[in-house]
Parts: sequence; C-alpha cells; structure tokens
Amino acid sequence: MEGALTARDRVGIQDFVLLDAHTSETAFLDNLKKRFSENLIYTYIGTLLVSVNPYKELDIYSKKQMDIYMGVNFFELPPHIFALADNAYHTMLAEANNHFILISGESGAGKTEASKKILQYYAVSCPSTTLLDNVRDRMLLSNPVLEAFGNSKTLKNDNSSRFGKYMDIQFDIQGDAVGGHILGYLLEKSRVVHQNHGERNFHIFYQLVKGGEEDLLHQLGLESNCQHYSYLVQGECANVASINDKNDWKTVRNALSVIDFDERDIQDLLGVIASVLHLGNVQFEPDSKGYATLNNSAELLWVSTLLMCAFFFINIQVLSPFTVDHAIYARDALAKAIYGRTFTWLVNKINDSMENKDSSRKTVIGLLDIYGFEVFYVNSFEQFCINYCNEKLQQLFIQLTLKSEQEEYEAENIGWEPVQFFNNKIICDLVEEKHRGIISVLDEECLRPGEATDLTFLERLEEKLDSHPHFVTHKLADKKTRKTLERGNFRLLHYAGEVTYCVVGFLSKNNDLLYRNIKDVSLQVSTHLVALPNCKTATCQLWQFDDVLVRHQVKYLGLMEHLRVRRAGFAYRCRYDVFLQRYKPLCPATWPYWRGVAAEGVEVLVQHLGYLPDEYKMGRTKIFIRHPRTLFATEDAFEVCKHDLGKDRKTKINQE
Ligand code: AOV
Ligand code: MG
Repeated sequence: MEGALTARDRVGIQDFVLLDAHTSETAFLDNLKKRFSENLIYTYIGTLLVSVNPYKELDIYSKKQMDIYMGVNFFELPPHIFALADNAYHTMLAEANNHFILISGESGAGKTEASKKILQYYAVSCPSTTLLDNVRDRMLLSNPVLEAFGNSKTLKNDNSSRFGKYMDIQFDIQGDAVGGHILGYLLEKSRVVHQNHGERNFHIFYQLVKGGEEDLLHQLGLESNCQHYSYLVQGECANVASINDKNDWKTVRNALSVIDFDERDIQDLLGVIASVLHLGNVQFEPDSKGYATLNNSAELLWVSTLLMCAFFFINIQVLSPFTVDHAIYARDALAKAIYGRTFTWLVNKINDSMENKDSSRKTVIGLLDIYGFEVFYVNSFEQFCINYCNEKLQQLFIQLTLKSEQEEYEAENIGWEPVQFFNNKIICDLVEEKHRGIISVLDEECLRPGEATDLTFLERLEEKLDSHPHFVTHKLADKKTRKTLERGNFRLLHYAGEVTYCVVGFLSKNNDLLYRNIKDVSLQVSTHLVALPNCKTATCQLWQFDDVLVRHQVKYLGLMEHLRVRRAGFAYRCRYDVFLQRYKPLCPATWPYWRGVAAEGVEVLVQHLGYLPDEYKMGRTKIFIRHPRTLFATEDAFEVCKHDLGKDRKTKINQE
C-alpha cells in the first residue's frame, strides 16, 4: 500500500534553500512544477522571489491577502509578491534609505503584472489620509494610460511593454505613499508605422477607433473601423480575443480625467493620435519627373487641421520634393516623431500629477519593469536594443547577487568556497565596448552617409569581431556553431540564448536619436524578482507547465548558481556596532553598556542568546547569520524586552 503523500511531497518546498543539499536542475524544476500544480506560483531562493506565470486569474491578490502580509516577517508566510513588497517597505522605513525592486524575465513572463501588484500593495495597504488618496488614485491610474500608449500585442505577449519603465514611489517619514515619478526608456516608435504579421500597433489606436464616441470620431475625422487605417492592419490582427478595446477605451478615458488632464489636453492628445492615423493613409505617386505627388489630399488636410490645434508645428511641404520611397520614409519618420514626442509629453503630464511638492524628507521604493528578452522569426534593430537592455539587467543582477555577495565573504575573511557562474560581461562588452563593440561600429558607419549601408556595417563587424566567441556571421557560422546563416544576418550568443539579427534597417533606425546612447540603468538594488513565462506564445491560455521552456529560463537566469551561493551563504549581516547597539538589552553583560571592542561584545551577546556555532560567523567588521529564523527569534526577544523595559520605566516614574 502506498503511504499518504506528505505536504512536502505534494506542494514542494517554499524556499529552494531548504531543498536537499546538491539539488539538481531536475529537482529544482520538479519543485517548481509541484508548486505550480497546486496553484503556488511563487517560490523563494532566499530573498529572491521566483514566479511562474499562471496565465489565469488566481484569488491571491485581494485586500484580505494584503492585510495578511502587512508587517509580517519575510519568511513567516508562504512566498508572495506582497511579502517582497512589504519587506522592501518595512526595511525602507526601519533603515530610512531607498530600496529598489528589480524584475527580470523573458517577454510574457509576468513582469508588468508583478509591478502592478506591487504598486497596488503600496497604494492600498499603506496608511492613508483623504488628501493622499488622490495621489494613490493617480499612481494606480497612470498604469492603464501608459499601457494604452506604450504596450501592444506581439507574438509573445498580448500586452507586451514596448518601453522600459522605472517608477519611484515616494514615502514620507510615516510611511504614507505621497508621490511618484516615472522614467520611460526607449519607446519602440517604429511600431507606429510597421508591425510584423500577428502583431499590432500600440493599443490606444484600436481603443480610440473601436471605442471612441460617434461625436468624437466625427470631430477627429475618423471611421470606427480599424481596417480603414494602413498603420493598423499590417499585422492582420486588429481584433484580439483577449483584448476588449472598447472597455479599455472607457478605462483610459476615465483615467485621463482623474490624472489631471483637462478637456483641452485630452482633445489635443486624441488629435495627435488621430493625425498619426491620417498620416499613415497619405499615399504618393510619381509625377513625370519621378517626384512624389499626393494622390489624395484629404488625409493630409486632416493632419494639418488636427495638428494645428495641437502642440506640434510641422511643415507638410517637406514631403513634396522627394521620390515616392523618400516621401514614404519621411512620412513615417514624421509619424514616429509625433508619437514619440506625445509619449514623452504624456509621461511628463503624469509626473506632474503625481508630484509631491512638499519638501520634507522622503524615501523611495523604485520599481524597474523593462521589456523582456525576445526572439522572433525575424529580429531587427528593436530586438537588438531590447536584448541588450536585458543583457545589462542580467549583468546588474549578477553584480548584485552572485559577485558582490561572494566578494563580501572574501573581504570579511569568511571561509568561502567560490561558486562558479557564467558572467555575461563578455556579451555586454561585445555590444558596448568603445571603438570595437557593435554600437560603436554602427555609430561610425552612421557617420559616413551616402557611402555606408547596412551591408557595409555587417562587413565592418566581420572585420572587427571575427574572433569573438559570441559573434557569428554567415562566413563564420559553420565554423563556430555549425548552423548556417544567411547573408545579411549576424547572430549573437546572448546569455539567454542565440538570436539571429537581420541588419536591414540598422543604419536608418540608429540615426534616430532616440536609439542612441542607451543609458546604463545603474541602481542599487535590494530585492529582485525573477518572473518565468510558462508558454511559448501569450495565445497559450492553458494551465500547463512547459518543462522545456521553464528549464531553459532556470538555466539562463543562473538560478542554480544563485541557489548555491544562497545555500552556502548567510541570510543576514550587520555591522558589529549596529548589532550591539540594537540587541544589547538582551544580555546582562552588554546592558546598558559594553565598554570593550564591539566585535567582542557581539560574541558575548550571541553566546548568551545560545546561537549555535554553525549558525553565525564573525567577519572583519560584521556578524553574518545563516538563517532568517535565528534573526527573527532575536528580534522577537528584543520586542518582549523593549516592552518590559518600557514597563519598568513607567513603574519607576509612578513610584517617583
Ligand atoms: P511581461 O511584462 O513579462 O512581458 P506581462 O506581465 O505583460 O509580461 O504578462 C503577460 C500576461 O501573462 C498577462 O497579460 C496576463 O495574462 C498573464 N499573467 C502574468 N502574470 C500573471 C499573474 N500573476 N496572474 C495571472 N496572469 C498573469 V513583455 O512586457 O512582453 O517583457 O515586453
Ligand atoms: Mg511588460
């Protein structure tokens, strides 16, 4: 007879650190899978939270759940995004310093959903006053607006972020959320004029055309039919089953009013959106000299009418002396520029409405949510930029977890067996190194207008990067990876896998200033969330665990290495003087003063508290504690002691 399954057999282990020593990748996946089958999508590796996308609504984000997690020690409850948010919040308050939550994972992994849950947690759970409710509403409602203008359907995700977002949530000294600020990075403007098959333009266009009221559409000269607009039909999927554009339109329209957009702003904004649609329908034909002429001026008239009352000035005549190809290029460039500037304006307006003008001291929790690593059938300059961003994010993650953690143990003379990990610096250098890296070569080619082409750019890359182990062109493909590659392509062996890029368009897209000088996102990070998608396209609605896909990500995100470092390492560390100052009431020998060296005082203190030798290590300047439970027990004892001390003091005062 088979024995009954234990809870551990059934739901797995909630912190990988507690799995048996020498966990294999298979055991790791098995644990994720067990938990997933019980609707448990979150698992810890120490303070890192791993999440597997469920692709279905789970009843785990209610206000009741938020209350359960509020103010509870990180490891006391089952892993949850709210525990992570709460931990960052309480540590920020206790230490009075800024914290950052970094979310990484492939396209469709659930990063944006996670960032929204974190924001909701702060907006709903933190202490509240009526005055501040306004700020909170605006913070929450900025999301549907930014998603309408900055997200779109791709082959990977029906609501894919096409810009990077860094948001500061500001808290006052009492812990009230009092303001916010958003930085938007690298909007994928090219989507305005071109979409691959199966993909859409930004959501706002479809929302306006499908949901806009009759009067409004009339005012903007628009038809309520997406098929009428060439910028909306290239991907042949204006209707998406999982998206309700009409409802989303109502949400966005309402949100715009709440976040301080007056009617004039809204009119201008929608005028610009409509003008882009009209611009896309402007068509040219060659005259007898081969120059472009307009074949229908009605659309252009709408563009100038709408933009005149908006906030841009353009000289439409600029389109006329070109060949048809040039005119189309100029038209599209204009549409992209208009949309790009509108997006920047929108972010600025949202920032104005969330701004907190009070000058008193504030601390922030920063949330970084960028577009995830993506690989399509054809990958262009946009994927190159997006994947490079992810490469940098991975480098930051490695830097903050695997590398600095191990360096600290060495610096503190804690006996440490180094854990080997794949450092993706070599790929970051390949892209960004001065004079040699791909961006440098591209920039140099862009300085030779008329001579340089996408193919000469490829040739320069071949000359310079011939011997690089992570760079492959068709000439070298057979030698390096034994996979053939077409002329006009190059392949990069990214940390997350191989991607083949087609060079067509690299030069002209790079000439757009928006793509230049991609800035480092150099942040101090305290907490990290890794999100794992769980199906090959976002069309996948099934509650299934895709072993191959999840295994691939566990590998490239370095989760096994992370686990090894965590398991051999220490959950908590603190400078001797700080530790002693806080916990000295717990030991008669250190209370009220310890007159000797702080490290010796700490040793006396922890001996008194009964710490086992294996549970802590004394470094050069800090004490390292292996498990959170040890610290929690000390904290609990401290709370009781504080209470007793308070009572003593009151008794004394009463007696006096
Ligand atoms: P991403 O931000 O990581 O991709 P999203 O956060 O947009 O991915 O998630 C993609 C889709 O997965 C969402 O639209 C939901 O349908 C589903 N999903 C994600 N997280 C959850 C969750 N916790 N519960 C239920 N469904 C979820 V990209 O922006 O493409 O990199 O560029
Ligand atoms: Mg996203």
